[in-house]
Amino acid sequence: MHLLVTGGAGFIGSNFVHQTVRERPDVQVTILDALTYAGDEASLAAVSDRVTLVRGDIADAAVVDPLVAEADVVVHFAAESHNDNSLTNPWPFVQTNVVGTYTLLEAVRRHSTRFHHISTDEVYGDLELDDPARFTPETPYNPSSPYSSTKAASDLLVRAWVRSFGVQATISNCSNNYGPFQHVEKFIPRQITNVIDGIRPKLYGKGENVRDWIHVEDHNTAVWTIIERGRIGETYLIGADGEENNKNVVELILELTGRPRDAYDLVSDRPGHDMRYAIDSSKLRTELGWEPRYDSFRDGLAATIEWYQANEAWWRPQKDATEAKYAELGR
Ligand code: NAD
Ligand code: TDX
Repeated sequence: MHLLVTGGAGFIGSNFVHQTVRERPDVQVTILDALTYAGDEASLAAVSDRVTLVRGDIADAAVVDPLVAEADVVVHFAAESHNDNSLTNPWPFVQTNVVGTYTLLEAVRRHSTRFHHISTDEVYGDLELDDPARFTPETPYNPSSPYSSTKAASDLLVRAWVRSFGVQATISNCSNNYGPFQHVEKFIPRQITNVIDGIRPKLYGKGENVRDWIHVEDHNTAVWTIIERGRIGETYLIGADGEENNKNVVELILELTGRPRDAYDLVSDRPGHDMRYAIDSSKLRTELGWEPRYDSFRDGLAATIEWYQANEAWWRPQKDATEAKYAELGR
């Protein structure tokens, strides 16, 4: 099988490439990645002799078309992915997430290529803290931010290309991922690297917002399950029953690094900040037989902390520029 992975130099995409090379030696992997501030060739160093990396933009049809022509399956991770950036400058989100996905869809339509679209639970908006509900594939779309609205738009394009043009596509909407190679702008790596640097972790608002954490390895085994056994045109929600509020996560990072559990600061809130996400992944589990392997958030987080402690050379070059952006926002 020849696989084209978009966004394969980013957090989830690079972990997907590592897992694929490790577990599926028969798969030939080509990566298309623009290497934006969020993409890093160093994330692929361990597999560089096993994969082909093409630097290019998913919105550039002249780059995309010949790569899709050679592929049996396209797995589409590439996106602008950070909510805070989307509030400062939404345009790259429209361009990459919407126009980029459109460009890929036109190419897979032309070449009749199997397509798997990676998306987020944020397309469903948010839930109240005391709401017993969780997101299901039937939950109406109600995105809050420029990031989540452009991801929602991309999902709807995929659905329309399936129905109108018979494109062979599946969609997955996953909850918050954590693990190695995640950019230090994101919540968990930002706080781990802050603690390493002697900076107090920073919680938005009151720290009450809830995210449904899943280890990136579990996300990626689910993606492979859907590629192999998913029904065309279907949407699968990926989650591992990992609801935690942000305050608990910061306290756990402080505890696991031997700091006092209250050594953090509350900072100004993110505008429009979604309160809670929660995934019901029973369709994926019962229909396709997928199960997460990481059953302890505490253990997964401890391993992630160790990874950042051991891999400072990977994250250090991103850290100052990221904190400078946050300083401008007062967060
Ligand atoms: P990331 O920001 O770490 O990586 C994105 C990658 O896409 C980078 O390597 C970047 O260089 C590349 N890219 C950006 N614009 C591009 C363009 N125009 N052309 C080619 N490549 C481009 O993101 P991530 O956290 O790994 O997220 C990957 C996907 O998973 C995204 O589609 C995101 O919406 C989705 N997702 C993420 C999470 C999460 O918790 N991080 C959860 C659910 C879904
Ligand atoms: O310093 C911080 N302090 C803080 O309290 C940062 C960076 C974040 N937060 C809060 C905001 C959120 O409630 O932590 C939570 C997680 O924040 P992010 O890591 O920015 O993730 P989120 O906005 O939840 O979106 C993530 O999950 C869904 C990914 O970035 C998206 O790409 C994915 O679709």
